[in-house]
Amino acid sequence: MKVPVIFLFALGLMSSLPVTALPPTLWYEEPAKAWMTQALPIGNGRMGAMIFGGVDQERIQFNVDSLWTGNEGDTGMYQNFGELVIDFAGSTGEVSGYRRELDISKAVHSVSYSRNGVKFTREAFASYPDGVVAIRLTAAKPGGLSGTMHLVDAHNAASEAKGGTLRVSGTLDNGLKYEAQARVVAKGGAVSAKDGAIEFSGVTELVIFLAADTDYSPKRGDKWRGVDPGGRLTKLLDAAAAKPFDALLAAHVADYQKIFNRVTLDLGATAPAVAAKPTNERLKAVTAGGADPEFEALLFQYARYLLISSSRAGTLPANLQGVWNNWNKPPWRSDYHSNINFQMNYWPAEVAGLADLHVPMFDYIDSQKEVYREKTKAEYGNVRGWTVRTENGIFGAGSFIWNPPGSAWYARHYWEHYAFGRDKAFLKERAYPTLKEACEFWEDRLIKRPDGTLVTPVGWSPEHGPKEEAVSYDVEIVRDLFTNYIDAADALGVDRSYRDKIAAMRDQLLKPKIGKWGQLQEWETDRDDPKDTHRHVSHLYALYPANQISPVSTPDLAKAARTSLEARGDEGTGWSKAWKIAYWARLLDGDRSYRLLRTLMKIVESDSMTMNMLGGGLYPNLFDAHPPFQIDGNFGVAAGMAEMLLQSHDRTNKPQFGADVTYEINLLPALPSAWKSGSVTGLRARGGFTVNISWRDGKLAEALIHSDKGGRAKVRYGTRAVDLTLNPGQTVKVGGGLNILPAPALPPTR
Ligand code: FUC
Repeated sequence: MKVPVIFLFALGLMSSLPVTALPPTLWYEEPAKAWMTQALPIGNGRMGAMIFGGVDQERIQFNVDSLWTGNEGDTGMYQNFGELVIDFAGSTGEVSGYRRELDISKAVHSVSYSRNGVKFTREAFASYPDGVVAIRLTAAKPGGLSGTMHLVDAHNAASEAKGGTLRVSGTLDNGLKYEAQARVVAKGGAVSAKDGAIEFSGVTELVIFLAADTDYSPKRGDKWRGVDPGGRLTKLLDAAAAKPFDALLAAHVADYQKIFNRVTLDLGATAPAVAAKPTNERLKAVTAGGADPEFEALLFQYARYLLISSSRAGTLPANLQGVWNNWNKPPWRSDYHSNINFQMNYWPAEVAGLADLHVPMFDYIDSQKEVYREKTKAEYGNVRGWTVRTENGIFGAGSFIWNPPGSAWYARHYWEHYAFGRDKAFLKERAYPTLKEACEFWEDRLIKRPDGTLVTPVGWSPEHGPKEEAVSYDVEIVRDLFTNYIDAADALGVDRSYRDKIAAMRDQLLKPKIGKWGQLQEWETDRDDPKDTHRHVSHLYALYPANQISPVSTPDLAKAARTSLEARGDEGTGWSKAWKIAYWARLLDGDRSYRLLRTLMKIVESDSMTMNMLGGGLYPNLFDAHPPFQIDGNFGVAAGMAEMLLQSHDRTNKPQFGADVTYEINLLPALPSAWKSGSVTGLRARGGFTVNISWRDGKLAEALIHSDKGGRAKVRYGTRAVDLTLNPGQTVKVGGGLNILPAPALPPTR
């Protein structure tokens, strides 16, 4: 049956997605030459791949999240896995109409071009439901595809070919077994195996499935080893090859969109002439100061795309490079860095509708705890609990300096998962024990001064200044931990006496100090240098991600935080700029957040691996440039942008045993003048709320607020606020004047 075009158009209008001319896409008019700056990422959490899109040769570099060197005594490094290389033969002549693109509304990469009048296309995606990377190549002329393909192993095992299957396998020095298999299914023509490669000739459509894995087990009890991957991979490929490609594609798109479509963002329309440019050209125009609100929305959604592609149920969490890595000695091991980077990866998870993707972080931390406990005891003597070093691998080992408040900062993430989602079972079974154990560590570590003040023992404000007692970074994180613990005990109504003890200790913690130039002190001694532009701004942890400083409830501290932030300046690495977007949003200065966002949207074309502590920006493939590539900046930007549109960290009730915290839902707290009119749907607020907001001419038009489980909140817009009490599943409409109206229920977003 033919569906009238007009009907499809009407469907488009009715859908909850904003109707824009084009889906959110990164696209280019040339193949990628450089892995780090130009190739485009796909991933299904466990596997990542970077696609080059070359005409004579296609390179698909790929990774598996658990391909790590190291062991319990050695942090190790995240490894490159290898490449699938396809060399095309028999097609020569001029290429026209070349385009490669990554459609992040579907998580599908494609390449198309014409050569000698024949159109060639390629599609590739990493399927979570089917566990494979799937690639389809077509030629518009029957039999138009010929060439060879082989696997390259980054650890030098030879590519084997048999029938339609390629295979590499090996064992790392630490005994970890790994294997990759690629299966070829051809329509027309001939396929044969020869010398470790597969030859194809006269093929019209070629489908390739790629699967790879290791025998890593996240269980220490299994000595970190599970089953050999080979049999599992063969099964995955058999199953994929038995399905029509279009069915795999449809299952992938449905699985991806179930998550991706929870949040939409419209920051206004870009001028059509600008919107028509390829992504690298658009980024250049943005760098030069041009307006491009759709590009800003794309950057937000790209972060969500990257988290969906690198952190799915049952996989390891996103590391310093997500899951994408081209080196066997990557920068900073491509590790789990505990003094900002790992946590920043997960800042957008809750607020940007990706709460389920937060769970791999908890699974990973829980899997490492037993080793952490032993190592913590070895370092700190007879203490309870555990903490981490700065660099961390996947077998419990760490390196570089100890980061004493690391576990307390991790515990904040468990608490936030509860605060946003209100999953009592998660709170009881996973968050509460983690929070309590971190409290015990600090109970055993804190120093009581003669006047009763509690301070943290010798620590370091990452990553500069003296190592001494009571650095603000340590004290603020401990205060945050104690607060989160008390709120957790209250929500569960458990451990009353321990809860009261922690509450008393919190009151004795050293208070934040304002120094001689009005700054928030980074150390107990008033020695902050107003000329210090260090990328870490750790002493403002209290402002974000924690909620100890607010322009409304602690105006003096907020002013001091602002003074410190002014002095640090707007430059820095990618993640440093991203953090500052969120800081300014918490200070309710949307224009300043926006300015930071724009300093980060600066094209970095060099693929130099040399660190540049003042060089934060974006590569043409929109990977965050630390530089070099480090994915935390991508995730931090999305968290900061969300913070500009919606905040929910201010509590409205006093702690009360047996009761949950209630929060203020602050609509458009830091809307910049550049985002004149727009809308966002599906953001999450603490307390179990979903919030849609639209605004016109810089003013709130309306908001829809949906409560998952019922409960109270205060809704704020500017200086005005109203109280709300919602039933489970109830949605209300909040007008621009904060008038409350009934509204039909929003669709579920989690
Ligand atoms: C911290 C930062 C660096 C880098 C590294 C991975 O040590 O100071 O800038 O981000 O983590």
